[in-house]
Amino acid sequence: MRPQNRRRFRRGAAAVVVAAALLAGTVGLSAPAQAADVTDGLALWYKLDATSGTVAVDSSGNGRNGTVNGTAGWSGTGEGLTFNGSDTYIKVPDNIMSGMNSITVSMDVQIDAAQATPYFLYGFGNTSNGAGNGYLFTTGDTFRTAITSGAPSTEQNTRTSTALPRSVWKHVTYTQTGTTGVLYRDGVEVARNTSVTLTPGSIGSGTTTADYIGKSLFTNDKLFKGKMRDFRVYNRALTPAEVLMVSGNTTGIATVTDPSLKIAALIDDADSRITLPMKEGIDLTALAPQFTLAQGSSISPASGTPRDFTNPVTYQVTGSDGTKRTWTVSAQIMRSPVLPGLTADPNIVRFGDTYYIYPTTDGFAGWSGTQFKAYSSKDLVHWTDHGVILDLGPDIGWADSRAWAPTATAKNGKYYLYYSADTSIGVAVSDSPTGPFKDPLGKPLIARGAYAGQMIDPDVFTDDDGQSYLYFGNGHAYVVPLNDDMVSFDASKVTEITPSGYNEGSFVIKRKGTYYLMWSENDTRDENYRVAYATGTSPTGPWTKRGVILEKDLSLGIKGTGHHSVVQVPGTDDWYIAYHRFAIPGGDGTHRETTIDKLTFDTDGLIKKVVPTLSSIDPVSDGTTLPTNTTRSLRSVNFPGRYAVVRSDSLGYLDPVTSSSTTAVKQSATFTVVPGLADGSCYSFRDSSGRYLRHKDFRIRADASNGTALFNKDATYCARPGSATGSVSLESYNYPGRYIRHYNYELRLDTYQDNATFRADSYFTPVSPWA
Ligand code: FUB
Repeated sequence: MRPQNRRRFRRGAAAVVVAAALLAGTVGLSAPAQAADVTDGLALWYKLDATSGTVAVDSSGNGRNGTVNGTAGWSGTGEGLTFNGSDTYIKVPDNIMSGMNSITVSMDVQIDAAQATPYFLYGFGNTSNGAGNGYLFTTGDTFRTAITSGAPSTEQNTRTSTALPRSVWKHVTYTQTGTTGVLYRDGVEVARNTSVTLTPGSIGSGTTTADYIGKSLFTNDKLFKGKMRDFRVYNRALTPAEVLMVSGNTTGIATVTDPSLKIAALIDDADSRITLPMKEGIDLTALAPQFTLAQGSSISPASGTPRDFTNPVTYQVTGSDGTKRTWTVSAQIMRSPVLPGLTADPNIVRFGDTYYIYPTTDGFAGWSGTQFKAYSSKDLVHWTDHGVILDLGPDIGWADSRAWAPTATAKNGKYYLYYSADTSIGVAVSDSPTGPFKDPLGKPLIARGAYAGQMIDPDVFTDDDGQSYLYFGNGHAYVVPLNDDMVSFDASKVTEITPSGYNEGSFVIKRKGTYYLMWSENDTRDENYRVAYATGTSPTGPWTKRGVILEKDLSLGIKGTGHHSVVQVPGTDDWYIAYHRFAIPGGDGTHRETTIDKLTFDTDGLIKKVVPTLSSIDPVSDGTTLPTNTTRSLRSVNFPGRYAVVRSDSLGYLDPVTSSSTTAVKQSATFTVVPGLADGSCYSFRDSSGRYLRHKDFRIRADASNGTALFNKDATYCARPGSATGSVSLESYNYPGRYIRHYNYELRLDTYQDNATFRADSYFTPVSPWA
């Protein structure tokens, strides 16, 4: 049931609606007892349930009746007061916030589809010469609350990046206490600002004469058009449980707490789903999250009950009004972002046996960063920070700011870094991928204004014949072949290739003879920033647009996914996409973070839609080099100094033990041979949670020859020739007369079955104590 429907059963209105519905035979609910309302601290309460007149009656007991100006569209049917958008507003008595160190403002609101902007739902403060001069207000476009002691330039915002939906009832609450402002929609937190320095009572030193509902403090703004009811002001910040209660969302969940959460739980009230993004190394089989509910509501299983979150867990919330709702709660390990801090526009590239990311250093107003850094990794998961590799101030003579969107490539034994600086494109050269990089030109490679659009976002693609191409542009996309020196080009060969929807962030790859031109659409400050692509028959086109391959997933709090790059694992058809998104939580178009997910192709060579995740990827190996020591993959025992000791960590992954055999830890997982697999062939194994033991491209089996696999002898590896079904738990290496033999590389548990096959041909080296 949607919140706007639930609210029909609230308090006073509840009795009327339920009684009417029972008469009509449409509702099976018996009228439940209503929980007590939240009245402690009420400073003003306009139910707006009158049928006529110009008085907004204050039911708080404080006598703060308001005056309805203009056309008073009373409904008398529980639909509140209609504001016509041209002359209706309520004047609240002066000084409504006087003496308040904390505040809650809450209301039911239905914004008309024709609402003009900008507008305030309410505004309390003062107006000087037609402009707001110290005020607190909330607007729906975009949905935010701001407090300021003066002009808009000093507003302290608690903001979302989206508009409040129109033509439906929504419950809006803003609470502020101490330095924290919280904005709620339908009783669920949607924005938080922990740096608020003004108290409501400090506005106008307590004197406020422009206190309105449905009217802005700026005379040129628009009046509110829509309906409003149950408008409340408290002189304190309601608790999350109280906010849920007042919102009428009696089966909502306000917050989830668990000491192992990496970030706040993601609560999707509309779909009754919650995602718990957990820290790495957490045991998902015994989480005991605590839930904050509306006053008088209960949850089953009870808050704090340990549950196995290997798979989603369902909970039932019963509201104080008897309403029931089933919630689905999932937990996942959040390994993203992959780089520390705020970064954007990641350019991922492989040089030799190492992956590198060259990002924009983010977190500056107006993208005014000045330094480029480099990060390296052997497995795409563990990244090393190599520090600043190019600093505009000391290193570049022609630009000092807006260091954006670098891209690196190697040629002629040198490394080239192309970058945007003050909206021109420069190039720098180094003997090392981690710098230091030097400016060989002393001027931009492509100066601002050279072509239409901004000269930013370079990308270099080198074709199989060794010819390198430079792609660039914002608003317009260009390509030009680079000369062999990599720091010059023939300007007559610059070609515009702007695809429809293009904004910026060109990136080109080639796979099986097809060229893929990818780019970012929309503004990087827009949560709808996304990646689209086209295919072509040459590095310069012609291009056929194929569609969007990466975009936001609001259920996971993932927004603004774009300015990406792609890397292939050598010798494989495994591809990964690095991209930025709004930092989670609280990020925006200048506070972004870098993550990596898988990029896959269908059988026709078209790119499948990328699934943006919070978990990011597992460590990657190309089969030729071992990754850095990792807690996520099992490596061959015959790698010098390492022992393939199987154990289960809290995730159910199988960890390597690298130093000495004495550090072996028993693995505890018990696997089941997947039905249907024949004796002597490959086997698949599942654990009790249904996850498959995966081993990339390799197999394990019982074999008569003693390869002496080196798993912990108490490990419950299974290989059961003659009976390919049923749960088994056997010694790891000596099925009678046979030996479990194991080839090298990655073992993991996964919900996916592919590659969950194991074969003989192991070449483990015997190591005590199991030899
Ligand atoms: O990071 C600064 C700018 O934002 C980049 O150049 C654009 O692609 C956008 O991501």
